[in-house]
Amino acid sequence: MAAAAQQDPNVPSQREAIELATGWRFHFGDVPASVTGSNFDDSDWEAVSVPHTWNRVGEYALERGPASNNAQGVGWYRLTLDAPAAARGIRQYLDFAAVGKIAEVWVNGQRVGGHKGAFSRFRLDVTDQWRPGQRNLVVVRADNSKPTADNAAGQVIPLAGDFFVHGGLYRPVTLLQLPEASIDPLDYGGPGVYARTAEVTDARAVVDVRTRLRNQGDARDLELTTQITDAKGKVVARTVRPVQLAPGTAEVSDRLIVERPHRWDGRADPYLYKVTATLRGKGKVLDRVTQPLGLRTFRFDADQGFFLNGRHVKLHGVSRHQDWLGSGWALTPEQHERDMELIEELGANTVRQAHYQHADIWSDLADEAGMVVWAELPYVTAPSLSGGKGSESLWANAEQQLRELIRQNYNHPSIMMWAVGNEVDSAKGFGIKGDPPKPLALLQHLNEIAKREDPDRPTTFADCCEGLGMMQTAGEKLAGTADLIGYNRYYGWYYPKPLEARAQLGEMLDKMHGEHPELPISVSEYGAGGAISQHTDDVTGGFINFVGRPHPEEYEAWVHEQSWPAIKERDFVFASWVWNMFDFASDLRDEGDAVDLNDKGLVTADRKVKKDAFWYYKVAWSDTPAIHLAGKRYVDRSYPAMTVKAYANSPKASLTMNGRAVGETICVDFVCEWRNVPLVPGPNKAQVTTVGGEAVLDDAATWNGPDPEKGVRIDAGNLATRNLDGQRFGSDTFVTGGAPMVLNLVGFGGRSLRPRRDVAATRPELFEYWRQGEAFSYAVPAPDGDWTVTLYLFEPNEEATAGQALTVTANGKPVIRGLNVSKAAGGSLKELVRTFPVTVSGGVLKLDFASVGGNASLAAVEISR
Ligand code: GCB
Repeated sequence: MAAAAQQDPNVPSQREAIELATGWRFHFGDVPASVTGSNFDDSDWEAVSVPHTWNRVGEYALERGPASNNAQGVGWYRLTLDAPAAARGIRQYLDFAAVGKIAEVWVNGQRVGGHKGAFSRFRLDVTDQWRPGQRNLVVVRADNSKPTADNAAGQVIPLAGDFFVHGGLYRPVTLLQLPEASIDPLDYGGPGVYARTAEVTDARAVVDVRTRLRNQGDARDLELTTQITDAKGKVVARTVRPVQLAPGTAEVSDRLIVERPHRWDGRADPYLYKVTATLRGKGKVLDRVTQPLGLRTFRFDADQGFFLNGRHVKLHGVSRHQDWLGSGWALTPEQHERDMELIEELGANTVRQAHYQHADIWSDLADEAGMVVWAELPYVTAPSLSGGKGSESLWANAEQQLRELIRQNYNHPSIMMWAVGNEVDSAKGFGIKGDPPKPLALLQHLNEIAKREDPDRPTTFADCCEGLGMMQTAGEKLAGTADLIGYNRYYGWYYPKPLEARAQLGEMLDKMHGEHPELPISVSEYGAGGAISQHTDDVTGGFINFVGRPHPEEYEAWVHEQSWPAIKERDFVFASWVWNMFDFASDLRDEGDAVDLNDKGLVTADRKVKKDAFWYYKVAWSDTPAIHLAGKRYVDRSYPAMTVKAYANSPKASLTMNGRAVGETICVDFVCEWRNVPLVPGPNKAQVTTVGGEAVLDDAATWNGPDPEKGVRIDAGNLATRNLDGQRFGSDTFVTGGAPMVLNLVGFGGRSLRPRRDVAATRPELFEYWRQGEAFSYAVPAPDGDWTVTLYLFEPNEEATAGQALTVTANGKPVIRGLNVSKAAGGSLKELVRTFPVTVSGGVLKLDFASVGGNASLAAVEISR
């Protein structure tokens, strides 16, 4: 009877976990040496609860919250607590789920250890310093200093990257109490119980469970029970064995058979078992650890892609960083849950945990949601800040973080690949000095460690940016180092000829597949910036300022509309991950409508706004009929006509505007478009309906048309609309020929890449972008009648332009003949305003620009009564 009762998982074990969430004091910056002792007075320190970070990085320019705090350095935490009494022999451990980025810990004035790495759990045995039943003092030093070639952080991965490394106790801290003989808590922070699915057929699953034990007392006779329970809690397999445990550690392996297993089958059916190891001694339950177990098979094929339980599944999903606006990395369980809910709503079936180990709860949520997960080591960018292959201590640190990643996450069925690096061939862009980096040796080393730690899961890494100047290595080829590969490729964004994104992505994938026919290939990153307060009338019209402003929301969506079809039609691409699900903290950046945020999210960093690109995927990845009107946030329109776009997964859709039918259109690759739909001044109600299929679905939007009598204005060369002195300039559109140009190209952080130039003009902003070419023409919708046209011209070229002669015709009639702009303006970079009358009939004003001996350069056009 006693034995039966002990099998009951409700009989408590001697393991106690007490979360140390409240009562902490915090101070950022220098402190006296006495800080670790009990006489130190911390009463004027800030009272905080844990999880906590001192950083608050990122803000949206239009909706300013509290100012950004991107302070990097040392933060101190002190906790005075009255500890529970403990029976003799009970061991005390401090469990830190993660500390950003380097931790040192003192208990009752004595240093008990530390940890290097911002993402993994670590535990310290503090029994010798702990005073059960009395007052105890815990002091933690957390250091998130920016890595340099000669500080401690410079020997701990990551050394650089496009994300902010938050400082502090940003995941829970727990006091863990265990008996002398227990399941081992000190195995690289892992659970001590590791279940490996050796075989799964319809008839049975074979599960090998390794349990690591630790005995800090005398040798003793114990009993280990290992059991698997199904989702209802019914025991479906069990082994019981005696264990003679000597002092020290030991490992015990058991084989369990589950008859007719219910598979973990991705999003379709993420069925979970549990595996529990229970250690008993002298009739007592000493310790018990329960871990998730999902029974599945999977494989990656270089030609056919990914197979789960023998069935082909096209993996499509997103990358996720672990910060929220305002909370940084110190997330609540509810915030993690909200993130997974949004990813599920999007229709993703895979998540990339970028660029580091994510919280346990996040992987639990992935198990429960049925996501296939790419888990990642933060070996991001080059292995050294001064070139070369990286120091011994950096290698040791990377190896340690990799073992932690794998042991701590080993039991998550959702995780199906270990990534050992991201863009380790990148260098110049992150300011690496000295010799070109040699990232290959460390990548190979880590790959071997991963294979040894876990022979069952393939390894992978994300490759950077062939053809982009900011990347530089000593010429090492990385492809083929790991079992799988992901390509980070931003066609439509960082690459030349952005409007050719779709073809470029397809060609790159075909080329890589051809070059590496044995290598399963994925797209580990693709995307574009998207600012919800910036809009465009024409994604093809303006200059794409990829690390600057603007980043119109519609352009981001367009890049995804171009990219997904290229991925979808290639079976050999086993997976793709949008970069990124959420806007995230990166103080390298100052772009779009945000400060210190990378704005490539499908959803904003506060999780409040789903951008157009979110809706595109929600429709494209939906198994059920769906339709959504795009461009809803661009309410006040610039022109008397617009292109209406809807996303639908039906073949056709139809549009009504203000109750009148505009017509039916064919939806190609989930995009349905109606061009040049006239808008009346004031509100215009659009309604879109699916055509065909069984259910009729619809969506509606209201757009305010401008009053054309008040003028039509185009900011030539600009991708986004702009308000100037109460006037609206629409983005560049209605144009053929020429090319959009920018005056001041900015790099990361808003820094100008060339010496800043300004045009001497009444409104210099209008000259930030322009259209340039030997010939280009506009066909601008405008009501019939008499108008005045104003052209804002200038000569951007500071070299000799003596022979340049510009001719402009309006509706075929010459209005400017053989004008030397620079001469007339009194030099280059000076505005030249030309005005002339025109009469419009047929609702369109045609303006043709032609130039000999140099380009025509048009900054803006204004048509007014
Ligand atoms: C990349 C990096 C990622 C960046 C991203 C971007 O290739 O892997 O960390 O955030 O590009 O947005 O440029």
